[in-house]
Amino acid sequence: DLIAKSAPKKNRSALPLCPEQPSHLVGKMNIKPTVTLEEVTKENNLKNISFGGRYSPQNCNGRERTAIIIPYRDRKEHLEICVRHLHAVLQRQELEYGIYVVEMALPTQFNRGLLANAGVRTVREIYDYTCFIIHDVDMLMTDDRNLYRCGNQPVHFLTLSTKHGNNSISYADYYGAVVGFTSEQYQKCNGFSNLYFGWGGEDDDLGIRVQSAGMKFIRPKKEIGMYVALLHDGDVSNQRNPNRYVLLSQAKSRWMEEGVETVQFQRLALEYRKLYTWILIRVKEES
Ligand code: BGN
Repeated sequence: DLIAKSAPKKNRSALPLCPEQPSHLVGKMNIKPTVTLEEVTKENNLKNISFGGRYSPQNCNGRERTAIIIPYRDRKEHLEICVRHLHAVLQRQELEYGIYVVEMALPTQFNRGLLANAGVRTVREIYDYTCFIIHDVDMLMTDDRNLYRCGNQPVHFLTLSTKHGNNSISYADYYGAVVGFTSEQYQKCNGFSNLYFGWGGEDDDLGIRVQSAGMKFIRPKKEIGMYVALLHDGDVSNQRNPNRYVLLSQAKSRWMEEGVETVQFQRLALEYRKLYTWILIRVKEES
């Protein structure tokens, strides 16, 4: 088996809990969509990260053990920027965390929901995380008061982004880019749908699942949930899915039957890299 399950941190009980309000936050950060890897690297301290992209505060126990799951394909530059930015922010937030990059083997079309499900399933086997955050590779939080912790409801961490104009997200039921679930919450809505290959709709489907399962997304304060979207030239490798309207219209009657519990995949590789754990999967036909 590829997975080396790690035991819970030994001295967990010996240390006090980290403060409810982390004391080293900087608040609003000045990041532009054109930010370069050099700029992100300069201001970050990557010293205390253990192999596979894991971190645990030195002097206290993180209030949350957060797994960041990044569905990924073909965005190497963005991945480096995103991961380095995350390490810097999450350390200031005094979380215990790990970063997991989940990729699917070619030639299967990109499927963000399926990758999220496969990521959650895998990460659950690695460590007892308390919070799972599904994170787009091209989105950077711009205010570190946007704490990557879970809540008593699923969290949509984004309230504004450079992609969506200045005053609001595109629509009230938009749940794209960055969402967070406890293990129980993710199970309760059966995760994402596995059926959305290509671009679009899987996040709207997730919104329907959360609502159908009797939950409601919460968001941080508007000024805190601002994200910068890294610039790239279109989704050439990820074309719009023409089936998304039909799939979405059936979401309500389908969510219990397929999702995180039924996702069919094979793990081809799992590597503990310096700044993140890389998981390569192959989709099995049935999903
Ligand atoms: C929506 C997409 C979302 C995407 C946002 C970005 C669909 C389903 C058919 C209505 N939804 O239109 O997936 O995140 O745009 O703003 O395409």
